[in-house]
Amino acid sequence: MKQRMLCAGVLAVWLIGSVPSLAAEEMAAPTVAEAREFLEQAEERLRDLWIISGRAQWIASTYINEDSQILAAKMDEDVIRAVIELANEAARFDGLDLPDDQARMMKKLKLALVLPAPNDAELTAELTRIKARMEATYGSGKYCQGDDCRDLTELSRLMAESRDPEALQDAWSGWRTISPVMREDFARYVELGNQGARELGYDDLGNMWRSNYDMDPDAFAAEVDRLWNQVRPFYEALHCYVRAQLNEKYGDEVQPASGPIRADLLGNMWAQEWGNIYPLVAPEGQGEAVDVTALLVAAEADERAMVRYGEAFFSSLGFEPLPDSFWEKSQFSKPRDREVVCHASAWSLDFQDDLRIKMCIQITEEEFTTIHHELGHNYYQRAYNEQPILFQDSANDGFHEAVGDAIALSVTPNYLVKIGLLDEAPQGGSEIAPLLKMAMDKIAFLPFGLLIDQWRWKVFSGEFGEDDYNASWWELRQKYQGIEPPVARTEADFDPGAKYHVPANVPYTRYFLARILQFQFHRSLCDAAGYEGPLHECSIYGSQEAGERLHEMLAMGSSRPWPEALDALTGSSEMDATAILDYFAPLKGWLDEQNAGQSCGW
Ligand code: X8Z
Ligand code: ZN
Repeated sequence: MKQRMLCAGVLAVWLIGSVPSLAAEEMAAPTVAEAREFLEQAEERLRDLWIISGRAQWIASTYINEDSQILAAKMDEDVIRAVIELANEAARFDGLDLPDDQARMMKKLKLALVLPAPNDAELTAELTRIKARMEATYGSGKYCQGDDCRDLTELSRLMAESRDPEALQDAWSGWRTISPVMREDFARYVELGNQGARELGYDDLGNMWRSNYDMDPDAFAAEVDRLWNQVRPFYEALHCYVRAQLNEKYGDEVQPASGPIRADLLGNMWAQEWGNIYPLVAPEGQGEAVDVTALLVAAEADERAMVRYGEAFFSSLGFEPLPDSFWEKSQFSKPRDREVVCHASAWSLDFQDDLRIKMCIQITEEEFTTIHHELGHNYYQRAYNEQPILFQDSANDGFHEAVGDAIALSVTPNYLVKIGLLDEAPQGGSEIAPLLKMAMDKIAFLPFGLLIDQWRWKVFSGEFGEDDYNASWWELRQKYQGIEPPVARTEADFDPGAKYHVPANVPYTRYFLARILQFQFHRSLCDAAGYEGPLHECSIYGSQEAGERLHEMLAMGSSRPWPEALDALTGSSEMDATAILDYFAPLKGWLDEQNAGQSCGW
């Protein structure tokens, strides 16, 4: 409260200062110097508000209770109001010929909210409370049968490990009992978020999200389609092969040989990555994929040790070690005595060095990759911390999601030998097995990464209405992923709400872009490291040259349009799927051979 009063005070002084000459100023065009001053003050005000609301959000996610939700929503409200006020103020400078960086900061100011609210105190408060409630509902969600309750971590483990179709179906539909209560909140959130976006000059909230890519929002949507079409044949080949293997394993009753794949058979609660069922599809005599989970368990690595491996990788590239506060303040394990949001995230609490991750780490290969993913966020945040606050972001949101993943692509058998987790890399065998295992995560994810926002964009535009939320969701799940629910769904369900980013209002196209970008980054970093050989065997571990190239791009933040940042690292200004296709090229030929004579598709 004190903070807010202080900030309102700062603004008042500035406004009062302008009052005596207001009439004259209305006549006179604003100057570049005034624009600079406005931006400096906006930065200062936003920095304070973002820091305090970030801390409230941290508490709300690590201690879910009614009080923490109220405080987080309240702080959120202050941020939203301040940004809207500033964005409206900024309109004063429209039409003024500003230097590039200032013009860009004005634009970033208008786009600073992922969730804008109507310019009305009550409606803003309503929206922030809805958002906090949806996220808390998700974070504390449990599937209960009598007194026996299981949370997402437990249910996810079952999805990964069980091969019993009945148990899988039960866990799958059980998790989806947490989300119907969100449906009404979600519909209201769509309404209020849209109104907020319209008041800022966008067609709807989806249009606002698509406007943050340094290009026309429609052109961006077309760009996403173009990338998807580049990789779609590969996904269809993988789908075809995996369906045949599941049919062989489970029989026609459970998984027919044609049509969509049953969504609960793919080893993941949302069928978004399939690496957990790699053993079910592993080919004979095609080489060997390393089981990193087994190595971590054998090395008796605990949660912190896993994070230390990630940090050591970045150190080997020349990045400074993480500060002590990271190790003191991060949440690595799920606390026993309270509810927390377990969905992994990375935080910069003070725009300087108070970096943290928040996870409920399991000792698995999947989580080892996620740790690298999260650390990628933290090292990015630190690299751009000297930029003005409005440029303290990634070049586009796909870049933020791609950095840690690109590093994790360097977790190769040879690297694992170097750090002492593996005795000897598999020798001389075929590369098909390791590539297939990787594709089960990387290629399988692509349509999922795409469809979440294809759905939300249409919800925001009104094309998918409230009466149709679940049916339209499954229409897209089938269209893009070729999967179907294991049990009938109706509009009494709200399956989109059972995926974190929907209740938490996190745009998702970023992850689709990141899947493409991370292979572009990897290819260029391998070049910088002087590597020659197949892309999937490259590890940039220990390369200062690669580290410098990466750091150069990260330090730019969002100060320049993303094509320039991409060019700085890769020498190309286009997002392009040829790197991911090159990486997996030998696998595509092999899959096509396996699929010969089959009728693929669904
Ligand atoms: O949400 C995440 C990260 C945090 S930004 C753990 N990811 C997406 C997901 O889990 O759905 C990473 C991959 C996709
Ligand atoms: Zn992320």
